[in-house]
Amino acid sequence: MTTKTYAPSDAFVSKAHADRATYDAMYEKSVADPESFWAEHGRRVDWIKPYSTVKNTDFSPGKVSIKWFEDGTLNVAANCVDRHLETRGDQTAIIWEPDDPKDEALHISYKQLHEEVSKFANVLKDLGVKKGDRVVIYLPMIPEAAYAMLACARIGAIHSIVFAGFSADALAARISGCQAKVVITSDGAPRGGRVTKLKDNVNQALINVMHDVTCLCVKRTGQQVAWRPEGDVWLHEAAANASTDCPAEEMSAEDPLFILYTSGSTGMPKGVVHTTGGYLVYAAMTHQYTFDYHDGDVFWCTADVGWVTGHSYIIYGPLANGATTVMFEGVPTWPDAGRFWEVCAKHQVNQFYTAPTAIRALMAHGSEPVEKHDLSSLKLLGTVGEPINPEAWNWYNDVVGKGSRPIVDTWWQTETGGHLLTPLPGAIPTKPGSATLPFFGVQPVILEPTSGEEIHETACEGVLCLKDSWPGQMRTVWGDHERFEKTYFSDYKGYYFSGDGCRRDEDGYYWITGRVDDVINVSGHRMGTAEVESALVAHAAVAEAAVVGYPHKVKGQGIYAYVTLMNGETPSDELRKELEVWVRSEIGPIAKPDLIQWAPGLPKTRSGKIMRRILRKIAENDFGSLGDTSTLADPAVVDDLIENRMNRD
Ligand code: 6R9
Repeated sequence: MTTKTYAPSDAFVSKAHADRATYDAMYEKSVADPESFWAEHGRRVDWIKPYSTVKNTDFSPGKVSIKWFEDGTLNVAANCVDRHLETRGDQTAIIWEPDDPKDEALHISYKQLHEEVSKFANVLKDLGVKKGDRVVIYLPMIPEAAYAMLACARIGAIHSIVFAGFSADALAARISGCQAKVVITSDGAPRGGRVTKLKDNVNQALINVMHDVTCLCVKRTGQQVAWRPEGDVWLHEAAANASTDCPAEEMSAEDPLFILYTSGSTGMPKGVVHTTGGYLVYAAMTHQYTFDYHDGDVFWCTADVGWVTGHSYIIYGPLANGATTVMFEGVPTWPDAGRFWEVCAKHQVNQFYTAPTAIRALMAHGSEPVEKHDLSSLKLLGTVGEPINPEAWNWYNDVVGKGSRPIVDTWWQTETGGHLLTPLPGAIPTKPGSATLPFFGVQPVILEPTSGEEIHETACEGVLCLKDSWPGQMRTVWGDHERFEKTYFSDYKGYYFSGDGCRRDEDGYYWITGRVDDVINVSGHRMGTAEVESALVAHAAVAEAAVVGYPHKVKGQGIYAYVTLMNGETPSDELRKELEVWVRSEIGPIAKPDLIQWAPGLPKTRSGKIMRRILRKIAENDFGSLGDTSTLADPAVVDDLIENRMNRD
């Protein structure tokens, strides 16, 4: 197979932080002697008490433990804000672009950021929040989301952001899961011209939370909200007299910074825990090198802060580097499909980072909305979240990048804190669809899925694991270290297992082939099929449900649900609608099934296990190759499913 490669221009290379020789030398050092490599690069952030040990990590079964810079102390907010005051106090830290382009954008300087974060931190303290306490953040993409995160970091509280698109039930589970003392929300969340009633969702969530929770509410829209008789506080009232002086707490490198819930193949989403020192070093270093960020550049990551991408590449990485970072409240297609490009032109964005699903959605509108805007400020483009198909890559490259900007396809996960596989733009020629090579200190290996043997041939395919730790790695699952070991370190002993399949080509480039577990990737959002199934069976009419992914032109994967109804229930379009609404309210709009097929029965083995392989094939409209069905208890079930399949593309 020949794939075209795209090398960066000489002009780009000459200004880049790393050319090929630099990448090779640094990578070589980072894996030959991680201790001294990270001892040196750990100093890119300011430590209150410098570390004397660097790496103390163990992937062995039963005693998985990951610690970096463990005897050092620092504060993340001081690193992201205070340390820039002297050198760049008046520089814009955050450009906030509101949902409605008719409203004014905000330019928040580092000085202002310092005041806002300090005030916010004092408000949290007044509400009784102390070091180690958990605070849930359920906010739209407004500056207060950044203030809230940094305020928590400033006083040593652990934040857990819940994406504002999640339902009241999902929010309740996450508030209870970490026993949060405070939940921060807003009256409403404008997005794409529509408003979600966030405070109402919080009220509904708190009915199902057993412990006392204070709700701190930001006024964003000014709409009417229902106020609980006790425990509700307006931020603007609480902050009116709050001091702008709040000393930053001295945190140990291994104190938790945040929890972020993410889907796995089984059970409820797990609380991924990231800590203070290693995470910050890694987020900052990847931000600088992967995006070739230089002082004075304007960086825009279009993710939401509710996802890890927003944590690492809207807030912590860029601000630790003293960058100007864009925070966008809206959506790519409202008021029209030119919005991204309008914002790029308006704020003279230099690096633009988005998801393949957004690229595909915009590609469907053709090149005209792009060409209307002056994109000459762009120096680099990035993607994240799912494999990018070559068509979308080429459109991004040709139409947006005018064929002259490097594209960085960054593979990483909530669990990894920052990029693991990515081209460094001045060093690595790219191939459309490949995340190319490892970042410094990252040692990817491909294992034979069943034997777990490491494959040493360059060209091969298998499951993707990591041989050793990197500073941004998650440390544990909140409250359940056993689940951490079981999920990531038990299938392949001695390795971190990513859950992704991967091919390595003859040049040693990595190509992610997608999840090998029951996790699906819908518009770049991770979802456990088990979560959607349990939402479906919670409906009174549903006896059994099986959920799989299928190829979807815009979303990458769509959600395909096979539903067996209770005896006496009749399939109907109304019931189908009702189930869609039901899943939206149980999890959130992103989990709404795209296709629901009524299944009189599901294909099961004689021991009662649902054969998902078969369900996947039917959902993919690829039933010619169902493989061995002889172990099925009732092979006739399959014929019915094929006959009534919903996807005929
Ligand atoms: C950062 C983020 C992680 C999963 C991951 C993989 C998929 C992410 C990708 C990619 C191919 C890329 N993924 N980036 N697949 N190429 N560049 O997305 O974190 O939400 O935890 O999802 O997303 O399957 O395992 P998260």
